[in-house]
Amino acid sequence: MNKLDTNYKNTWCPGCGNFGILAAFKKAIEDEDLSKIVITTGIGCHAKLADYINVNSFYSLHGRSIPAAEGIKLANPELKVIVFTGDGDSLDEGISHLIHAAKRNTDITVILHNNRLFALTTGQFTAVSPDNFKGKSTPMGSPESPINPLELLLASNATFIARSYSGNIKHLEEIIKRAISHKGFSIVEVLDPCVSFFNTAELYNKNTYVISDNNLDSREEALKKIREWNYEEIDQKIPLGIFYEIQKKPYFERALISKKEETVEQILEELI
Ligand SMILES: Cc1ncc(C[n+]2csc(CCOP(=O)(O)OP(=O)(O)O)c2C)c(N)n1
Ligand code: SF4
Repeated sequence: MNKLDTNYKNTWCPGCGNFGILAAFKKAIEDEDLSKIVITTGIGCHAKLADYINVNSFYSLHGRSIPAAEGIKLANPELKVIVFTGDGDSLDEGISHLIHAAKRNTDITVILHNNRLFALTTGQFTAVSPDNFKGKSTPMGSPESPINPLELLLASNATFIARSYSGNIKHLEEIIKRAISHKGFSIVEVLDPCVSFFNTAELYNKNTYVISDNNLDSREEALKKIREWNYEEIDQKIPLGIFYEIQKKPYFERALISKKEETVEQILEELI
């Protein structure tokens, strides 16, 4: 048994994209100091990841995976805090938390399992389901168009924005490593087929392609790449990679240290 494995019985459906995310994350952190890593989750199929990996974890409420992570990071800035969230969790229930964490540049990494529906409750549409999506709550088709979450995060001043695919584990591992080492708010959207209620694997296998890391500090370039795919099920190319990365002081340093002109160590001494 690997040091990151647990004894929990895995109840994800065979073929679920979440297996790829778990495998990539385990590889990405295998050389990290595990005592410094904490993960939080929302509620849903994605959240079971906390049961299947042997690291410090906090199962939050639905839509509250991000504020839980922000609290942990504020209480102990030495920790690396990583959020595993669903599109229902952070693009519907808790969308304001996602926007404000990006705006604050809180130093956390958000890994968004984007299966484009509420899966655990068996397939209701979310903010990123395609127009006319037929699911449990919309048998006649949803009369709404999807939002583009990465465009929303760019507008919210996120300092690291990337997309990967659960079916490309090597790529996802590399992107997660880069996101975790970024100082500030990082978002990794993971295209994540739900084989039981919205199987997008064939579409992603055919249409995704990996981009190179050019002009990462250009908002215009980032927007262009982000808008290449509009989350509809039509035959559009879907870029994977890092779309945007800039350096900016994270929330903790701006809110506390810069005002008091103290070092992180002095601030921690006072707090703990
Ligand atoms: C406040 C609240 N509202 C609704 C629910 C019911 N609920 C549990 S899991 C879930 C779906 C989660 O969807 P998502 O976050 O996309 O995760 P997935 O299951 O797709 O991984 C819902 C609506 C809940 N537990 N709490
Ligand atoms: S319902 Fe969908 S997201 Fe949930 S475990 Fe099954 S395939 Fe995965």
